[in-house]
Amino acid sequence: MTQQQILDLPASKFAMPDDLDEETSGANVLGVINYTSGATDPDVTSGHLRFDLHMTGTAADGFAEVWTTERPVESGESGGIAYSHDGEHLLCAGRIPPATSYAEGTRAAYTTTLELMDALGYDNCARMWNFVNRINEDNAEGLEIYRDFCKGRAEAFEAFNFSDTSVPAATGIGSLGGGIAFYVLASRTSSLTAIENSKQVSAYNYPEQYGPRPPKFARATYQSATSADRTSGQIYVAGTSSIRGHETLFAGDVEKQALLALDNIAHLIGPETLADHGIEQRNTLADLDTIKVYVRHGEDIPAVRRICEEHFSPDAQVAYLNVDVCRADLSVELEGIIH
Ligand code: 3EB
Repeated sequence: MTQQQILDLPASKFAMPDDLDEETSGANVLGVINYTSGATDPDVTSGHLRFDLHMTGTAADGFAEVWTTERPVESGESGGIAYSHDGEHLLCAGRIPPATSYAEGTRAAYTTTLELMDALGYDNCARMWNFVNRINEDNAEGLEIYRDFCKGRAEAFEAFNFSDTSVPAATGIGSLGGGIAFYVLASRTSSLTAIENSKQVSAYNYPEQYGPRPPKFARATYQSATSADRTSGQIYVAGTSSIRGHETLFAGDVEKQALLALDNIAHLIGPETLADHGIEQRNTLADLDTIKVYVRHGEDIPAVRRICEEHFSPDAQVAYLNVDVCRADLSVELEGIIH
């Protein structure tokens, strides 16, 4: 990592709850996202964004994702969205309370967020995370809640004229409670390039069989301080699963699904794909860090962990979470960041 990168791009790492004070003391903290045993509304605590996601059965199994920056941080709350920013980066979060249908609430909360980004001057949307309780259950109208969420998200992005190449890398995953929780990382001047995977149909082009409006996200986002920098950027890899073309493969076989998801990421960050997007960086799965592995059935975690350990760096931070995945036939999804 170059000094330039340390100064210009936001950094995240995972901390155990007991180490949080130590990890944040003396640092400029943009936000602390707690993957823990209950949900809260996002707020500003100790001068930064703080948000609890209901992603683990017990608090002891939880961890904190800590976002830091080199610059001084300012924070606030507006229209239910809590945020922190440093002049170059914005981290903001919102929550749609449990409801019988979500499209309208999602559209409204996303709209408030996109308006806030605009008002604060952070128009480049790099990465979004969405945590959807009861993701595979039907809403009051019989539409699967994930598809209901996708509808509201598509409407909001459309209203803001987001093109296919300006949607962020994202995660859309199950959670254990709290309605729909989301957070966003945006930037003011840094350069973003949306990356797609030639082995997968772009999510925003999925056919209608997967829902009335497609999931609007990029497979990855390359972020660099300047658009000229094509060699030392940061790559946010979106949630990735066992999908080829637009179809789920290996339903019911979690190990094969994990291997295909890893193959998708390897191809996404490999030389061929990056070169297609004008990026000269060379990366492999061993460069991924702050990895989250979402596993539908808790009993599958040891097998998935074994496979992951064969592919990731022993120095990578990897968290395993037992939650549902957005398609009923998917058992595992992975995401990470190349710093
Ligand atoms: C997929 O590739 C698997 O709806 O934001 C991955 C990443 C998935 C993000 C989202 C969904 C989302 O379609 C699911």
